[in-house]
Amino acid sequence: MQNKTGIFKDKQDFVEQYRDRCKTQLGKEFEDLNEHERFFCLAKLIADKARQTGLKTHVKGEKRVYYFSLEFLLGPLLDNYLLNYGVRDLVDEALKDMGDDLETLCRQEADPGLGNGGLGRLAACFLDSMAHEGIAGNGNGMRYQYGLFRQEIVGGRQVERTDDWLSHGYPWESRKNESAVIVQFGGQVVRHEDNGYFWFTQEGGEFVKAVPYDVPIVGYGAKKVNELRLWKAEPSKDNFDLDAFNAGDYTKAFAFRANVQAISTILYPNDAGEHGRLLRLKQEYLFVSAGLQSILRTYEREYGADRWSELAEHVSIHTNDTHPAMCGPELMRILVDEKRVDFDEAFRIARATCSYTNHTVMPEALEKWPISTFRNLLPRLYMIIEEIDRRYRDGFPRTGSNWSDALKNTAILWDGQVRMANLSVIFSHSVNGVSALHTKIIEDSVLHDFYKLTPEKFNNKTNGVSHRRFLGNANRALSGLITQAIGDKWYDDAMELEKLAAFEGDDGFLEDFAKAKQTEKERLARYVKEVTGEVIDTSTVFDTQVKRFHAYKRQLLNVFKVLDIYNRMINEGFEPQPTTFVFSGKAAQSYTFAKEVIRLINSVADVINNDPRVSDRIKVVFIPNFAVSNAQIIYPATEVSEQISTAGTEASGTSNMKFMMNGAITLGTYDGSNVEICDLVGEENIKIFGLRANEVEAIKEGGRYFAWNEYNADRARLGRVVDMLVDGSLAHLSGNFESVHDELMVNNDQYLVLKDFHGYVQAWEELMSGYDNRRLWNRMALHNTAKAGYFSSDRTIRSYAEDIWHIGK
Ligand code: 4GP
Repeated sequence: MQNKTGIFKDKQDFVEQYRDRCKTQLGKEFEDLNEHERFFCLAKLIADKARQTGLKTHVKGEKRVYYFSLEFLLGPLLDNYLLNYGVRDLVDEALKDMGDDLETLCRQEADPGLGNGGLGRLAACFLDSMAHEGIAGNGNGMRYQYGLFRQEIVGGRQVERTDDWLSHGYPWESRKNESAVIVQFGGQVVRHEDNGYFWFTQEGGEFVKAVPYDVPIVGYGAKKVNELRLWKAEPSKDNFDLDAFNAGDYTKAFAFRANVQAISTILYPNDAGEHGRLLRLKQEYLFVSAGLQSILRTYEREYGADRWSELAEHVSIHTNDTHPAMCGPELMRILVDEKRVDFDEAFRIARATCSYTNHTVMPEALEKWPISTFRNLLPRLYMIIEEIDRRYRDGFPRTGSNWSDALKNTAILWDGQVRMANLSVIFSHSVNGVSALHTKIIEDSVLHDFYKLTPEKFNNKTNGVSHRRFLGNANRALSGLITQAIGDKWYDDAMELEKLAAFEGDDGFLEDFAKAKQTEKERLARYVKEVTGEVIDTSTVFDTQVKRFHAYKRQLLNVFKVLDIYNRMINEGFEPQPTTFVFSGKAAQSYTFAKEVIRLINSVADVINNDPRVSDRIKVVFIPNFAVSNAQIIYPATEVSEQISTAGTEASGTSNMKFMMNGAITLGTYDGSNVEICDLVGEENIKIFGLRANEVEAIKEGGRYFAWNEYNADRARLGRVVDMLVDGSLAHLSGNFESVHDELMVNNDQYLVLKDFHGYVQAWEELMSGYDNRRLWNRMALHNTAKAGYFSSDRTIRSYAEDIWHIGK
């Protein structure tokens, strides 16, 4: 799509507007600006265009979706918006004429780390796809002052540094003072009565001002520009203790301000028990309450103050995991206490409006709050929840032999805790998982008792990713080739990629496909050199695992494979396919095991890369600070995509889709969306290994797994690798790995690393043995790209829109 949106008539028009913008924005000529300033002015120019398009494409009376998420991992926007406006080539060329370079300017953009990983990035892909699909779908989240930490590797260890992403200003956002709202914490609930109608207010407590910052979301083709609304907590003027200030006690005078500002200061990591902090509960309530207040204000303006019963026909509130679980009760609070809607009717409206997606089966990620904490902070909300819980228990069907267990599993309040997953299900009309296998697992086990009660609520929505960003923007070499071959409609409709299948037998095309891969490998090699100093050989296979570090994702299994290859090279003269093993990802700050695995990878890299007996064949690199921006360099360059979680643990995975799109072959377990990738590409175009989810369950349930048995059965290879963790072989850089060893051999290897080891190494070797038949390999790779259209988030969003939000198209 070349310049059909007409935001610039031609190159000259762009140059004039851009030069003009430089002068009005910063009071200087283009030539006098530094790189960052030139980026800033360009982004500002596009942001203004986006806001204008937003006004133009706003349709009165259409149904609005609000996607509530504590995380939005947007990534840099400039290049993506130029693509979506169809002016990327035009701007690129115009900048060249001006002696500048688009890529250099794009690199100036901060990559806001407002998310941990998959869940946050999915939210960003969904925003892109909602805008593309012409849905009025807005995001609602938090504007954290600091994103997830910036990761540095020092002496092999992860070191966390503050991510001060706002330090140079964020050109995309606009602050809306006039839309600020007040969010209340603590205080006492006071009952009121009027003509037999009861309602409640919360008196006293803390009043926090929530100020929205709006970021425009430009859909491809600019059919729609939506908004992502991010909330910042600020003290209101009442929070300043003037007496204390006048008395010279500045600490006291400012104390409350600091407490308030803390609410939107940082994003919590989502692993290792970081849930459960009071500040986190405040964050959750702040963005829920502020978001709903502003949504209802808009609704009232548009539909009047007496049409609350129709709310669900005009508004959908989607909750991304349990973090926004308070949407249901908060909606009820506003309706009952402020709009005087009857309690039962308010509950009906809340349920009809809200829906919920579960993203993980990890028990430690299911949020729970102590009742005492919850009640003190949110007394009125707690009353509502308690009443809904009481009614739920009252109405619970007392049939069947184990109804009391089912009630115990599904009630909101139990054991002194507020259980947010149960709250989410009870307040939603739809509950979905994110891949076919994951949905089955939540139906059969995680939320099984709910499923038995209301099977009609449950549905699957297999994840998708923005193919425009992760193929179109990320992989210039391949996307250019694709467009040459099948035209550019695939940006609009990813299923067009299927047309590439016609080229699977075309030798010339396959060679061009391989050349595009080579170009991207060289780009990654340059990046690796720049950030690590390491030189990697682009004629080796690039085998990559990038994602958050977590025991269930089993980066450790990958390390075991690398160590086994290394040992066999030294001891048996084994000659593996020359390979560069690439790792990247962050571990939550307090997740010791995951951080130790990062240290392990760097130690293994230190040993292997410095051992001349092997280093011309294999190499290990750890790319620091995994983020959307460097992910866009890593996916296009990869040839083998490592998706090796223990079956039944990875809800979906989305890097598997991004790699596949870019023509990497998946080496994976039958887990999450790997299952669906396998169905689509066929078993001959993917490499699956290891236990299936039901086998994992059976082994665990039967208590039949003993890590030591695995060790004893193969002391020579597996045993050797396990021993290396503690025998000093890897200790040179920063010491041994006792805790990793204990996790496997004392805690009995919860994620079955030892069990899947042989299957995995064998699968890798089999896959690699096919690499030298380049024609066949390229054909497999192309087939993966051709089949990737299904995994566009456009498809996912269409099915949310139809089945959950009931938006007719
Ligand atoms: C992730 C899941 O781990 C991943 O499998 C899935 O693809 C992704 O959500 C999007 O659905 N979960 C999280 C989290 O990121 O914080 O729970």
